[in-house]
Amino acid sequence: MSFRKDFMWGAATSAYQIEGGVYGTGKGMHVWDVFTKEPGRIFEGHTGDVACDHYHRFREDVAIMKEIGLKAYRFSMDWSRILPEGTGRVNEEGIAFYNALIDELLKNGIEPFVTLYHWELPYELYKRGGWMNPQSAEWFGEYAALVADRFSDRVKNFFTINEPQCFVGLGFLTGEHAPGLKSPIRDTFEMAHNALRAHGRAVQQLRAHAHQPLTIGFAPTSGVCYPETEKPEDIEAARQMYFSLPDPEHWTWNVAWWSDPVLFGHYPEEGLVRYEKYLPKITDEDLRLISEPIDIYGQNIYNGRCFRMGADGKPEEVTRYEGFGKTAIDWPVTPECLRWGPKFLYDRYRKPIYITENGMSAHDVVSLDGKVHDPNRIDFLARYLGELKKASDEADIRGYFHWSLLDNFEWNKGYSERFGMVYVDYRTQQRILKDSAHWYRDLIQKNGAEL
Ligand code: GCO
Repeated sequence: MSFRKDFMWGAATSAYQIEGGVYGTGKGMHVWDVFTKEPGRIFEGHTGDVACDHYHRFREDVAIMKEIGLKAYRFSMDWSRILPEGTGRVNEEGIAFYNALIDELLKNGIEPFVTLYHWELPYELYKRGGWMNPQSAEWFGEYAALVADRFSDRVKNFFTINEPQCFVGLGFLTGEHAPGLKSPIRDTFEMAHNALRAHGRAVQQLRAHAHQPLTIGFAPTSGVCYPETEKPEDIEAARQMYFSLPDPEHWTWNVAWWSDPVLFGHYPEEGLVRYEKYLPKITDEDLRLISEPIDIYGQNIYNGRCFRMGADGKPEEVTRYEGFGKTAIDWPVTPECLRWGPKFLYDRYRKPIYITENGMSAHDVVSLDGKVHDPNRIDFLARYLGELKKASDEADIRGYFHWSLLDNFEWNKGYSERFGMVYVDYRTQQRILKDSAHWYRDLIQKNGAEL
C-alpha cells in the first residue's frame, strides 16, 4: 500500500476566496462581488474585497507553499478579472497578475493546476441571463481559449468548472450563495445543462489553443456513500446509493447527473424518467459537446454517509451514534469517504483521479506561544489520508489538494470558518503556518509512508 512516486501533494484555493484586489485593478464585477454587498446575506457583512490580499502578496504565499514542500497548487482564475465584461475586452492587468503568479510557482518548482470557474460569473453575463442563456457555452469557450492562448505555454493542467452542484444548487435553488435566487427547478436543470455544455466547449477551446498537450478535467463535489463493512452486499449498497438521484427539490446533490454525461455521453436513465417534467430540450449534439473527452477526473470530497444492505435487499443508512465526531462547520468526520469515493468513481468512470479538495474547518487561534496548534486537523488528515492510501491500491489516484492553503473567505459564512493550513490574521494579513502545515511538510517528504 503506497502512493505513486510522482504523487502530486498539493493545496487548493479559489480566486474570490483569497485574492482581494477587487477595486482599482481593472477587474469587472462578478456575482459574488455584488451579492456580498447585499445586507444580511453574508456572516457579519463580510466581503471578499480584501480577503487574504493574495493579489498583492502572492510572492509571500508561494514562498509559504515552497516551505511546506507543495508539489502542486490548485487555484482558480477570476473570469471577470481577465474579461471584465465576460467576453470581448481583455484586462491586461489581470493577465499580468496570473502570469506573475504562474512564473513564481514554476520558479519554485510548484506545478500549477488552474481551475477556470470557481463561481465568479461575470455580472455583465449574469445580466444577459448567465447560465440560463444557451450562449453561455460560447462565452465560457471564449474565456477558455484566451486562458489557453496566454497561459498554456507554462500551465499544463486545467479543471473547467468547480462544483456545479453548489453553484447551481446553492446559487439558484436555496439562494444561500450568489446570486441568491430561488429559481424554479426547471430553470436549474436548464442552467446545469448549459454549464455542462460550457464545460465541453471549454475543453475543446483549451485544446484548440494549447501550446502543449494539456491534461484537462473538471472538479465536481459529492457526499460519498461508504459501506459499513467490507461485505460485498454492503459495498453494493453504498455504491448504489452513491450514484442514486435525490428528489427534485434537492436534485443537484448527486454524482451521476453531472458526471455520467461528461464521461458517458448520456444522462442517467433513472433521472430522465424521474426529472422528466423539469428537463430542457437535450439534443445529441449537446451530449457530444458535453462528453468531449477529458484526461482526468477531479473530485472534491469532505464527508459521507454510511450504508449497509438491509434484510429486504435494499440499502439502508447506518445512523451516526450520538456524539459522532464533527468539524467546526458541523460536518461529520468520516475518513472512509476518501477510500470509497475514489474507488467507486474509478470503477465507474475509469479516469485517473485527483482529490481536488478535502480538509476541515476548525476554531483555530493563535496561542500564547505565538503558534497555531491544530491537533484536530492533523488527526483529521492522518485518518483521511490513511484511507486515501488504501484507495491507491484499488484506483488510479494521482494527487491530493488540501483545502485550503490559507484561511479564507468561506462564502456566506465569511471569515468565521478557518479551513487553512496557514492561519491568516485578517487585521494585519500576517500568515502563520499551523502545526498541520509542518505535519504536511513531513508527510510530503516521506510520500505518506507513515500513514
Ligand atoms: C468549493 C468549495 C470551497 C469551500 C470549501 C469549504 O466549491 O470548491 O465550496 O470553495 O471553501 O469546500 O466549504
